[in-house]
Amino acid sequence: MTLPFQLGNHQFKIQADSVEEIKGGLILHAAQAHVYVPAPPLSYYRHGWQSWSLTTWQHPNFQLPIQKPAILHPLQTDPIYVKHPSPNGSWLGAVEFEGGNVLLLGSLGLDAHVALHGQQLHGWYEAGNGEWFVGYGKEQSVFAQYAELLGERLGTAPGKPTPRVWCSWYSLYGAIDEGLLERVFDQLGDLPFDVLQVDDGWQVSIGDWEPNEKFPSGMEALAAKIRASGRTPGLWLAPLLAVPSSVLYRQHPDWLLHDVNRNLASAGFNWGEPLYALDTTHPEALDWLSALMKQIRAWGFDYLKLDFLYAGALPGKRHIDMPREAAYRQGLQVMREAMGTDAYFLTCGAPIIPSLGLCDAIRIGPDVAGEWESYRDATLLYNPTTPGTKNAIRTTVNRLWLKPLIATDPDVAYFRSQHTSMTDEQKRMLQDLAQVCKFKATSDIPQWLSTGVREELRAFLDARPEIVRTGRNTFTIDGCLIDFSPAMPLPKPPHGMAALARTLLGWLGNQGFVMRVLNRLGKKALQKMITNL
Ligand code: 9PG
Repeated sequence: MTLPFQLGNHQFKIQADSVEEIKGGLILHAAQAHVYVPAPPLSYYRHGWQSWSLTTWQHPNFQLPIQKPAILHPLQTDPIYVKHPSPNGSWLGAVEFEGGNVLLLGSLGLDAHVALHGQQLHGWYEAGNGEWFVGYGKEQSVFAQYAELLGERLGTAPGKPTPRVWCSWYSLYGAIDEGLLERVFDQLGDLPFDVLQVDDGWQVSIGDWEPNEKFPSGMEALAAKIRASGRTPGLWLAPLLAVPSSVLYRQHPDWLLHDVNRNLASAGFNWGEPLYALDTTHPEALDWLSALMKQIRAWGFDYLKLDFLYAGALPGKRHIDMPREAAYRQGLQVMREAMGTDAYFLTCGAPIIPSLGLCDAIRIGPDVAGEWESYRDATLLYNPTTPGTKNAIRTTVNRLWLKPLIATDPDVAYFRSQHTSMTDEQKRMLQDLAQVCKFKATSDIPQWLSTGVREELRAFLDARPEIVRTGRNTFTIDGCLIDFSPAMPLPKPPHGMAALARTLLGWLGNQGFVMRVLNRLGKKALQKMITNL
Protein backbone atom coordinates (compact mmCIF):
# COMPACT_ATOMS: atom_id res chain seq x y z
CA MET A 1 0.00 0.00 0.00
CA THR A 2 1.01 3.60 -0.52
CA LEU A 3 0.13 6.11 2.17
CA PRO A 4 0.71 9.83 2.59
CA PHE A 5 2.17 10.54 6.00
CA GLN A 6 2.61 13.73 7.94
CA LEU A 7 5.83 13.67 9.95
CA GLY A 8 6.68 17.03 11.50
CA ASN A 9 5.90 19.72 8.92
CA HIS A 10 6.63 17.41 6.03
CA GLN A 11 4.31 15.26 4.01
CA PHE A 12 5.92 11.93 3.08
CA LYS A 13 4.57 9.12 0.95
CA ILE A 14 5.27 5.62 2.21
CA GLN A 15 5.01 2.35 0.37
CA ALA A 16 5.05 -0.88 2.39
CA ASP A 17 2.88 -3.92 3.19
CA SER A 18 1.84 -2.43 6.52
CA VAL A 19 2.49 0.75 8.47
CA GLU A 20 2.14 1.20 12.20
CA GLU A 21 2.57 4.47 14.04
CA ILE A 22 4.83 4.58 17.10
CA LYS A 23 6.11 7.52 19.12
CA GLY A 24 8.51 9.48 16.95
CA GLY A 25 8.06 7.43 13.81
CA LEU A 26 6.67 4.44 12.01
CA ILE A 27 7.24 0.71 11.85
CA LEU A 28 6.83 -0.74 8.37
CA HIS A 29 6.64 -4.33 7.25
CA ALA A 30 7.91 -4.96 3.75
CA ALA A 31 10.41 -6.79 1.57
CA GLN A 32 10.77 -3.43 -0.21
CA ALA A 33 10.07 -0.18 1.58
CA HIS A 34 9.86 3.20 -0.19
CA VAL A 35 9.74 6.62 1.37
CA TYR A 36 9.17 9.58 -0.95
CA VAL A 37 10.47 12.79 0.55
CA PRO A 38 8.84 16.15 -0.27
CA ALA A 39 11.97 18.15 -1.11
CA PRO A 40 15.43 17.34 -2.47
CA PRO A 41 17.57 16.52 0.59
CA LEU A 42 20.71 18.45 1.45
CA SER A 43 22.75 15.38 2.32
CA TYR A 44 22.60 11.62 2.57
CA TYR A 45 23.90 9.33 5.35
CA ARG A 46 25.70 6.32 3.93
CA HIS A 47 26.38 3.51 6.39
CA GLY A 48 29.20 1.06 5.65
CA TRP A 49 28.73 -2.67 5.98
CA GLN A 50 31.52 -3.70 8.34
CA SER A 51 33.85 -2.00 10.85
CA TRP A 52 36.21 -0.63 8.20
CA SER A 53 33.66 0.38 5.54
CA LEU A 54 33.05 4.07 4.87
CA THR A 55 30.31 5.73 6.90
CA THR A 56 29.73 9.37 6.04
CA TRP A 57 27.31 12.16 5.23
CA GLN A 58 27.61 13.00 1.55
CA HIS A 59 26.00 15.28 -1.02
CA PRO A 60 23.04 13.36 -2.49
CA ASN A 61 24.34 13.89 -6.02
CA PHE A 62 27.91 12.90 -5.27
CA GLN A 63 28.87 9.74 -7.05
CA LEU A 64 31.52 8.08 -4.91
CA PRO A 65 34.33 6.78 -7.14
CA ILE A 66 34.62 2.99 -6.82
CA GLN A 67 37.40 2.39 -4.31
CA LYS A 68 40.47 0.47 -5.46
CA PRO A 69 42.05 -2.01 -5.64
CA ALA A 70 39.12 -4.27 -6.52
CA ILE A 71 40.91 -7.30 -5.06
CA LEU A 72 40.21 -5.78 -1.62
CA HIS A 73 36.47 -5.21 -2.17
CA PRO A 74 35.37 -8.29 -0.20
CA LEU A 75 37.65 -7.21 2.66
CA GLN A 76 36.71 -3.54 2.77
CA THR A 77 33.16 -3.09 1.47
CA ASP A 78 30.00 -5.07 0.92
CA PRO A 79 31.13 -6.52 -2.41
CA ILE A 80 27.53 -6.88 -3.66
CA TYR A 81 26.91 -3.13 -3.63
CA VAL A 82 30.35 -1.66 -4.30
CA LYS A 83 29.33 -0.69 -7.86
CA HIS A 84 25.78 0.40 -7.03
CA PRO A 85 25.27 3.67 -8.94
CA SER A 86 23.17 5.49 -6.29
CA PRO A 87 24.15 6.62 -2.81
CA ASN A 88 23.54 3.51 -0.71
CA GLY A 89 24.39 1.82 2.55
CA SER A 90 23.92 -1.22 4.73
CA TRP A 91 20.68 -1.56 6.79
CA LEU A 92 19.95 2.15 6.99
CA GLY A 93 20.01 5.43 5.14
CA ALA A 94 19.05 8.94 6.16
CA VAL A 95 18.53 12.28 4.49
CA GLU A 96 18.89 15.75 5.92
CA PHE A 97 16.61 18.68 5.11
CA GLU A 98 16.88 22.42 5.35
CA GLY A 99 16.36 23.37 9.00
CA GLY A 100 18.44 20.43 10.21
CA ASN A 101 15.84 17.67 10.55
CA VAL A 102 16.58 14.21 9.18
CA LEU A 103 14.52 11.31 7.93
CA LEU A 104 15.88 7.84 8.55
CA LEU A 105 14.86 4.55 6.99
CA GLY A 106 16.48 1.67 8.85
CA SER A 107 15.91 -2.06 8.84
CA LEU A 108 15.24 -3.79 12.13
CA GLY A 109 16.55 -7.08 10.80
CA LEU A 110 19.54 -8.50 8.94
CA ASP A 111 20.41 -8.75 5.24
CA ALA A 112 18.95 -5.36 4.34
CA HIS A 113 20.16 -2.39 2.29
CA VAL A 114 19.02 1.18 1.58
CA ALA A 115 19.62 3.43 -1.43
CA LEU A 116 18.63 6.97 -2.37
CA HIS A 117 17.05 7.53 -5.78
CA GLY A 118 16.46 11.25 -6.16
CA GLN A 119 13.70 12.03 -3.66
CA GLN A 120 13.02 8.42 -2.79
CA LEU A 121 14.64 6.28 -0.09
CA HIS A 122 14.40 2.65 -1.06
CA GLY A 123 15.08 -0.17 1.38
CA TRP A 124 15.06 -3.88 0.62
CA TYR A 125 15.67 -7.19 2.31
CA GLU A 126 17.87 -9.61 0.37
CA ALA A 127 15.68 -12.52 1.44
CA GLY A 128 12.03 -12.42 2.52
CA ASN A 129 10.56 -9.40 4.23
CA GLY A 130 11.02 -7.72 7.55
CA GLU A 131 10.57 -4.67 9.70
CA TRP A 132 11.70 -1.10 9.06
CA PHE A 133 11.81 2.00 11.18
CA VAL A 134 11.06 5.41 9.69
CA GLY A 135 11.97 8.30 11.94
CA TYR A 136 11.84 12.03 11.37
CA GLY A 137 13.13 14.88 13.52
CA LYS A 138 16.33 15.99 15.19
CA GLU A 139 19.28 13.90 14.06
CA GLN A 140 20.47 12.70 17.48
CA SER A 141 17.01 11.68 18.65
CA VAL A 142 16.06 9.88 15.40
CA PHE A 143 19.26 7.82 15.47
CA ALA A 144 18.81 7.18 19.21
CA GLN A 145 15.35 5.80 18.62
CA TYR A 146 16.60 3.57 15.81
CA ALA A 147 19.31 2.25 18.13
CA GLU A 148 16.76 1.53 20.84
CA LEU A 149 14.58 -0.48 18.45
CA LEU A 150 17.63 -2.44 17.23
CA GLY A 151 18.58 -3.19 20.81
CA GLU A 152 15.10 -4.55 21.55
CA ARG A 153 15.39 -6.95 18.63
CA LEU A 154 19.05 -7.95 18.56
CA GLY A 155 20.12 -7.31 22.13
CA THR A 156 22.58 -4.96 23.77
CA ALA A 157 26.02 -5.65 25.22
CA PRO A 158 26.00 -6.66 28.91
CA GLY A 159 27.72 -3.35 29.75
CA LYS A 160 30.91 -4.61 31.37
CA PRO A 161 33.42 -1.91 32.31
CA THR A 162 35.48 -1.15 29.22
CA PRO A 163 39.10 -2.19 29.77
CA ARG A 164 42.05 0.07 28.93
CA VAL A 165 44.10 -1.84 26.42
CA TRP A 166 47.68 -1.99 25.29
CA CYS A 167 47.61 -3.63 21.84
CA SER A 168 50.72 -4.81 20.01
CA TRP A 169 49.60 -4.02 16.46
CA TYR A 170 50.22 -0.31 15.82
CA SER A 171 53.84 -0.36 16.91
CA LEU A 172 55.21 -3.87 16.44
CA TYR A 173 52.80 -5.06 13.73
CA GLY A 174 53.67 -8.60 12.65
CA ALA A 175 57.17 -8.43 14.18
CA ILE A 176 56.16 -9.61 17.65
CA ASP A 177 57.99 -12.40 19.46
CA GLU A 178 57.78 -13.53 23.06
CA GLY A 179 61.00 -11.85 24.21
CA LEU A 180 60.13 -8.51 22.64
CA LEU A 181 56.60 -8.54 24.07
CA GLU A 182 57.84 -9.40 27.53
CA ARG A 183 60.32 -6.49 27.39
CA VAL A 184 57.59 -4.07 26.35
CA PHE A 185 55.16 -5.40 28.97
CA ASP A 186 57.84 -4.82 31.63
CA GLN A 187 58.41 -1.26 30.42
CA LEU A 188 54.71 -0.49 30.78
CA GLY A 189 55.41 -0.55 34.52
CA ASP A 190 52.57 0.91 36.53
CA LEU A 191 50.74 2.56 33.62
CA PRO A 192 47.05 1.84 34.24
CA PHE A 193 46.30 -0.70 31.52
CA ASP A 194 43.75 -3.44 32.23
CA VAL A 195 44.47 -5.64 29.21
CA LEU A 196 47.67 -6.49 27.36
CA GLN A 197 46.52 -7.71 23.97
CA VAL A 198 48.74 -9.73 21.66
CA ASP A 199 47.76 -8.95 18.09
CA ASP A 200 48.56 -10.60 14.73
CA GLY A 201 51.92 -12.38 14.46
CA TRP A 202 51.79 -15.15 17.09
CA GLN A 203 50.06 -17.78 14.94
CA VAL A 204 51.49 -20.41 12.59
CA SER A 205 49.19 -19.30 9.79
CA ILE A 206 45.80 -17.69 9.14
CA GLY A 207 43.73 -20.79 9.86
CA ASP A 208 46.32 -22.57 12.02
CA TRP A 209 45.89 -20.97 15.42
CA GLU A 210 48.87 -22.44 17.18
CA PRO A 211 51.92 -20.45 18.35
CA ASN A 212 54.68 -20.12 15.75
CA GLU A 213 58.45 -20.48 16.30
CA LYS A 214 58.67 -16.93 17.73
CA PHE A 215 56.65 -18.13 20.73
CA PRO A 216 58.60 -21.22 21.79
CA SER A 217 57.22 -21.17 25.36
CA GLY A 218 53.67 -21.35 24.04
CA MET A 219 50.60 -19.21 24.55
CA GLU A 220 49.75 -20.48 27.99
CA ALA A 221 53.11 -19.26 29.32
CA LEU A 222 52.61 -15.84 27.71
CA ALA A 223 49.12 -15.49 29.17
CA ALA A 224 50.47 -16.50 32.58
CA LYS A 225 53.20 -13.81 32.38
CA ILE A 226 50.60 -11.17 31.61
CA ARG A 227 48.33 -12.40 34.37
CA ALA A 228 51.24 -12.33 36.85
CA SER A 229 51.68 -8.61 36.09
CA GLY A 230 48.12 -8.05 37.33
CA ARG A 231 46.60 -7.59 33.89
CA THR A 232 44.18 -9.49 31.68
CA PRO A 233 45.70 -11.37 28.75
CA GLY A 234 44.17 -10.51 25.37
CA LEU A 235 44.59 -12.25 22.02
CA TRP A 236 43.82 -11.45 18.37
CA LEU A 237 42.71 -13.99 15.82
CA ALA A 238 40.82 -14.12 12.54
CA PRO A 239 38.88 -17.34 13.02
CA LEU A 240 36.67 -17.08 9.94
CA LEU A 241 39.56 -16.90 7.45
CA ALA A 242 41.85 -19.45 5.85
CA VAL A 243 44.84 -18.84 3.54
CA PRO A 244 46.13 -21.42 1.01
CA SER A 245 49.32 -22.01 3.02
CA SER A 246 47.34 -23.18 6.05
CA VAL A 247 46.65 -26.76 7.07
CA LEU A 248 43.02 -25.79 7.62
CA TYR A 249 42.69 -24.83 3.95
CA ARG A 250 44.34 -28.03 2.71
CA GLN A 251 42.47 -30.38 5.03
CA HIS A 252 38.98 -28.90 4.91
CA PRO A 253 38.22 -27.35 1.54
CA ASP A 254 34.58 -28.37 2.11
CA TRP A 255 34.36 -26.02 5.11
CA LEU A 256 35.06 -23.00 2.92
CA LEU A 257 32.54 -20.65 1.34
CA HIS A 258 32.01 -21.22 -2.39
CA ASP A 259 30.48 -19.04 -5.09
CA VAL A 260 27.63 -20.03 -7.40
CA ASN A 261 30.16 -21.51 -9.89
CA ARG A 262 31.48 -23.78 -7.13
CA ASN A 263 34.79 -21.90 -7.00
CA LEU A 264 36.04 -20.67 -3.65
CA ALA A 265 34.55 -17.27 -2.82
CA SER A 266 37.23 -14.59 -2.38
CA ALA A 267 37.48 -12.92 1.02
CA GLY A 268 40.12 -10.48 -0.31
CA PHE A 269 43.90 -10.52 -0.11
CA ASN A 270 46.26 -9.92 2.82
CA TRP A 271 49.51 -11.27 4.32
CA GLY A 272 50.70 -11.80 0.71
CA GLU A 273 48.02 -14.43 0.09
CA PRO A 274 44.44 -14.69 -1.15
CA LEU A 275 41.88 -15.04 1.64
CA TYR A 276 39.04 -17.53 1.88
CA ALA A 277 36.11 -17.72 4.28
CA LEU A 278 34.84 -20.40 6.59
CA ASP A 279 31.24 -21.47 5.94
CA THR A 280 29.58 -20.92 9.31
CA THR A 281 26.65 -23.17 8.37
CA HIS A 282 28.89 -26.23 8.12
CA PRO A 283 28.46 -28.25 11.34
CA GLU A 284 32.08 -29.42 11.39
CA ALA A 285 33.35 -25.87 10.88
CA LEU A 286 31.14 -24.74 13.76
CA ASP A 287 32.52 -27.51 16.00
CA TRP A 288 36.04 -26.49 15.04
CA LEU A 289 35.29 -22.82 15.87
CA SER A 290 33.82 -23.79 19.19
CA ALA A 291 36.86 -25.92 20.09
CA LEU A 292 39.17 -23.06 19.03
CA MET A 293 37.43 -20.56 21.34
CA LYS A 294 37.66 -23.00 24.23
CA GLN A 295 41.36 -23.53 23.51
CA ILE A 296 42.08 -19.78 23.61
CA ARG A 297 40.28 -19.50 26.96
CA ALA A 298 42.11 -22.58 28.27
CA TRP A 299 45.42 -20.89 27.41
CA GLY A 300 44.32 -18.10 29.74
CA PHE A 301 43.17 -15.33 27.41
CA ASP A 302 40.06 -13.54 28.68
CA TYR A 303 39.96 -10.68 26.15
CA LEU A 304 39.40 -11.82 22.58
CA LYS A 305 39.73 -9.60 19.52
CA LEU A 306 38.16 -11.60 16.71
CA ASP A 307 39.01 -9.94 13.42
CA PHE A 308 38.14 -10.13 9.70
CA LEU A 309 34.70 -11.39 10.75
CA TYR A 310 33.03 -10.05 7.58
CA ALA A 311 34.25 -13.31 6.00
CA GLY A 312 31.34 -15.12 7.67
CA ALA A 313 28.76 -12.91 5.95
CA LEU A 314 30.11 -12.73 2.39
CA PRO A 315 27.76 -13.71 -0.42
CA GLY A 316 28.13 -17.30 -1.60
CA LYS A 317 26.79 -20.81 -1.61
CA ARG A 318 26.59 -22.33 1.85
CA HIS A 319 26.32 -25.86 3.20
CA ILE A 320 22.91 -24.86 4.53
CA ASP A 321 21.15 -22.32 2.37
CA MET A 322 20.35 -19.26 4.50
CA PRO A 323 20.74 -15.49 4.25
CA ARG A 324 24.41 -14.54 4.59
CA GLU A 325 24.12 -12.35 7.69
CA ALA A 326 21.94 -14.91 9.44
CA ALA A 327 24.71 -17.45 8.70
CA TYR A 328 27.30 -15.07 10.18
CA ARG A 329 25.22 -14.45 13.28
CA GLN A 330 24.90 -18.18 13.84
CA GLY A 331 28.70 -18.53 13.67
CA LEU A 332 29.14 -15.61 16.05
CA GLN A 333 26.67 -17.12 18.49
CA VAL A 334 28.55 -20.42 18.51
CA MET A 335 31.85 -18.61 19.18
CA ARG A 336 30.31 -16.48 21.93
CA GLU A 337 28.81 -19.50 23.66
CA ALA A 338 32.09 -21.42 23.45
CA MET A 339 34.23 -18.58 24.84
CA GLY A 340 31.71 -17.85 27.59
CA THR A 341 30.00 -14.58 28.40
CA ASP A 342 32.65 -13.82 31.02
CA ALA A 343 35.25 -13.26 28.25
CA TYR A 344 35.52 -9.69 26.95
CA PHE A 345 34.68 -10.07 23.27
CA LEU A 346 35.71 -7.39 20.75
CA THR A 347 34.62 -7.89 17.15
CA CYS A 348 36.59 -6.25 14.33
CA GLY A 349 36.17 -6.12 10.55
CA ALA A 350 32.68 -7.15 11.54
CA PRO A 351 29.31 -6.52 9.86
CA ILE A 352 27.81 -4.02 12.29
CA ILE A 353 24.14 -4.81 12.86
CA PRO A 354 24.52 -8.64 12.77
CA SER A 355 27.11 -8.43 15.57
CA LEU A 356 24.81 -6.64 18.03
CA GLY A 357 23.87 -8.54 21.17
CA LEU A 358 26.59 -11.16 20.75
CA CYS A 359 29.74 -9.28 21.75
CA ASP A 360 30.90 -6.66 24.23
CA ALA A 361 32.53 -4.21 21.85
CA ILE A 362 32.89 -3.56 18.15
CA ARG A 363 35.44 -1.60 16.10
CA ILE A 364 33.42 1.07 14.34
CA GLY A 365 36.01 2.44 11.95
CA PRO A 366 39.01 1.49 9.82
CA ASP A 367 42.53 1.21 11.25
CA VAL A 368 44.39 4.27 12.42
CA ALA A 369 47.98 4.73 11.26
CA GLY A 370 50.99 6.91 11.90
CA GLU A 371 49.83 9.27 9.18
CA TRP A 372 46.75 11.45 8.84
CA GLU A 373 46.00 10.64 5.23
CA SER A 374 47.88 9.09 2.33
CA TYR A 375 47.52 10.80 -1.06
CA ARG A 376 47.94 7.47 -2.86
CA ASP A 377 45.21 5.71 -0.90
CA ALA A 378 42.82 8.61 -0.32
CA THR A 379 42.87 10.37 -3.67
CA LEU A 380 44.36 8.01 -6.25
CA LEU A 381 42.80 4.76 -5.04
CA TYR A 382 39.89 6.70 -3.53
CA ASN A 383 39.98 4.20 -0.72
CA PRO A 384 38.47 5.51 2.54
CA THR A 385 38.95 2.16 4.34
CA THR A 386 42.72 1.81 4.25
CA PRO A 387 44.57 2.48 7.51
CA GLY A 388 44.84 6.21 8.22
CA THR A 389 43.79 8.46 11.06
CA LYS A 390 41.48 10.69 9.04
CA ASN A 391 39.57 7.68 7.67
CA ALA A 392 39.31 6.19 11.15
CA ILE A 393 37.95 9.37 12.76
CA ARG A 394 35.46 10.05 9.94
CA THR A 395 33.75 6.67 10.04
CA THR A 396 33.94 6.32 13.83
CA VAL A 397 32.29 9.70 14.54
CA ASN A 398 29.53 8.90 12.06
CA ARG A 399 28.78 5.68 13.93
CA LEU A 400 28.62 7.02 17.47
CA TRP A 401 24.84 6.53 17.56
CA LEU A 402 25.66 2.84 18.24
CA LYS A 403 27.02 3.73 21.70
CA PRO A 404 23.91 2.87 23.71
CA LEU A 405 24.00 -0.64 22.22
CA ILE A 406 27.61 -1.73 22.54
CA ALA A 407 31.08 -0.51 23.51
CA THR A 408 32.46 1.36 20.48
CA ASP A 409 36.15 0.91 19.71
CA PRO A 410 37.68 3.81 17.73
CA ASP A 411 41.04 1.97 17.48
CA VAL A 412 44.19 3.07 19.31
CA ALA A 413 45.32 6.58 20.21
CA TYR A 414 48.86 7.84 19.50
CA PHE A 415 51.08 9.65 22.01
CA ARG A 416 54.49 8.93 20.49
CA SER A 417 56.50 11.49 18.56
CA GLN A 418 58.61 8.84 16.76
CA HIS A 419 57.35 6.73 13.89
CA THR A 420 54.47 9.04 13.12
CA SER A 421 54.02 12.06 10.87
CA MET A 422 50.93 13.28 12.72
CA THR A 423 50.85 16.74 14.26
CA ASP A 424 50.10 17.15 17.98
CA GLU A 425 46.65 18.37 16.99
CA GLN A 426 45.93 15.25 14.97
CA LYS A 427 47.13 12.95 17.75
CA ARG A 428 45.02 14.97 20.17
CA MET A 429 41.96 14.41 18.02
CA LEU A 430 42.45 10.63 18.27
CA GLN A 431 42.92 10.85 22.04
CA ASP A 432 39.74 12.92 22.33
CA LEU A 433 37.84 10.43 20.20
CA ALA A 434 38.91 7.66 22.58
CA GLN A 435 37.49 9.68 25.49
CA VAL A 436 34.25 10.28 23.58
CA CYS A 437 33.98 6.55 22.81
CA LYS A 438 35.01 5.69 26.38
CA PHE A 439 37.24 3.03 24.82
CA LYS A 440 40.91 3.71 25.43
CA ALA A 441 43.80 1.85 23.86
CA THR A 442 47.28 2.52 22.57
CA SER A 443 50.14 0.59 20.98
CA ASP A 444 52.84 3.08 21.92
CA ILE A 445 56.11 1.61 23.12
CA PRO A 446 57.12 3.23 26.44
CA GLN A 447 60.66 3.67 25.09
CA TRP A 448 59.22 6.01 22.44
CA LEU A 449 57.73 8.34 25.07
CA SER A 450 59.45 11.10 27.01
CA THR A 451 58.70 11.25 30.74
CA GLY A 452 56.26 14.08 30.12
CA VAL A 453 54.38 12.21 27.41
CA ARG A 454 54.30 9.03 29.51
CA GLU A 455 52.50 11.07 32.18
CA GLU A 456 50.10 12.42 29.54
CA LEU A 457 49.31 8.82 28.64
CA ARG A 458 48.72 7.99 32.30
CA ALA A 459 46.38 10.98 32.70
CA PHE A 460 44.52 9.93 29.54
CA LEU A 461 44.03 6.40 30.90
CA ASP A 462 42.96 7.63 34.33
CA ALA A 463 40.57 10.33 33.07
CA ARG A 464 36.82 9.83 33.18
CA PRO A 465 35.68 13.11 31.67
CA GLU A 466 32.10 14.20 31.20
CA ILE A 467 31.17 14.00 27.52
CA VAL A 468 28.37 15.99 25.92
CA ARG A 469 27.53 15.82 22.23
CA THR A 470 26.79 19.31 20.99
CA GLY A 471 26.46 18.61 17.26
CA ARG A 472 27.14 16.07 14.54
CA ASN A 473 30.92 16.46 14.86
CA THR A 474 31.26 18.45 18.06
CA PHE A 475 31.45 17.48 21.72
CA THR A 476 32.49 18.93 25.01
CA ILE A 477 34.96 16.93 27.07
CA ASP A 478 34.78 18.23 30.65
CA GLY A 479 33.43 21.46 29.19
CA CYS A 480 36.17 21.80 26.57
CA LEU A 481 34.90 22.05 22.98
CA ILE A 482 36.17 19.38 20.56
CA ASP A 483 35.48 19.44 16.83
CA PHE A 484 36.11 16.41 14.61
CA SER A 485 35.09 18.26 11.43
CA PRO A 486 38.65 18.35 9.98
CA ALA A 487 38.39 14.57 9.48
CA MET A 488 35.04 14.63 7.68
CA PRO A 489 35.65 15.83 4.09
CA LEU A 490 36.13 13.18 1.45
CA PRO A 491 38.95 13.82 -1.01
CA LYS A 492 38.17 15.38 -4.40
CA PRO A 493 37.86 12.61 -7.01
CA PRO A 494 41.00 12.42 -9.14
CA HIS A 495 41.06 14.27 -12.49
CA GLY A 496 43.52 14.45 -15.41
CA MET A 497 46.91 12.94 -14.65
CA ALA A 498 45.70 11.77 -11.24
CA ALA A 499 42.86 9.84 -12.90
CA LEU A 500 45.44 8.15 -15.13
CA ALA A 501 47.63 7.30 -12.15
CA ARG A 502 44.50 5.92 -10.48
CA THR A 503 43.89 3.47 -13.33
CA LEU A 504 47.49 2.27 -13.27
CA LEU A 505 47.62 1.96 -9.47
CA GLY A 506 44.28 0.17 -9.38
CA TRP A 507 45.59 -2.38 -11.88
CA LEU A 508 48.86 -2.85 -9.99
CA GLY A 509 46.96 -3.30 -6.74
CA ASN A 510 45.03 -6.18 -8.24
CA GLN A 511 48.19 -8.14 -9.09
CA GLY A 512 49.06 -10.71 -6.47
CA PHE A 513 52.79 -10.24 -7.08
CA VAL A 514 52.59 -6.50 -6.37
CA MET A 515 50.73 -7.16 -3.14
CA ARG A 516 53.36 -9.75 -2.20
CA VAL A 517 56.22 -7.32 -2.89
CA LEU A 518 54.47 -4.61 -0.83
CA ASN A 519 54.03 -7.11 1.97
CA ARG A 520 57.75 -7.95 1.91
CA LEU A 521 58.80 -4.25 1.77
CA GLY A 522 56.52 -3.52 4.72
CA LYS A 523 58.17 -6.27 6.74
CA LYS A 524 61.65 -4.87 5.98
CA ALA A 525 60.67 -1.33 7.04
CA LEU A 526 59.23 -2.77 10.22
CA GLN A 527 62.39 -4.66 11.11
CA LYS A 528 64.31 -1.37 10.86
CA MET A 529 61.84 0.35 13.18
CA ILE A 530 62.10 -2.23 15.93
CA THR A 531 65.84 -3.00 15.87
CA ASN A 532 66.53 -0.98 19.03
CA LEU A 533 63.73 -2.40 21.14
C1 9PG B 1 46.14 -7.36 12.08
C2 9PG B 1 45.27 -6.13 11.92
C3 9PG B 1 44.96 -5.45 13.26
C4 9PG B 1 43.96 -4.33 13.04
C5 9PG B 1 42.73 -4.85 12.32
C6 9PG B 1 43.13 -5.51 11.01
O1 9PG B 1 42.06 -3.14 4.35
N1 9PG B 1 42.93 -3.92 4.73
O2 9PG B 1 43.69 -4.49 3.90
C7 9PG B 1 43.12 -4.14 6.11
C8 9PG B 1 44.15 -4.95 6.57
C9 9PG B 1 44.33 -5.12 7.94
C10 9PG B 1 43.49 -4.49 8.82
C11 9PG B 1 42.47 -3.69 8.36
C12 9PG B 1 42.28 -3.52 7.00
O3 9PG B 1 43.72 -4.57 10.18
O4 9PG B 1 41.80 -3.84 12.08
O5 9PG B 1 43.59 -3.74 14.27
O6 9PG B 1 44.44 -6.37 14.19
O7 9PG B 1 44.09 -6.55 11.26
O8 9PG B 1 46.44 -7.93 10.86
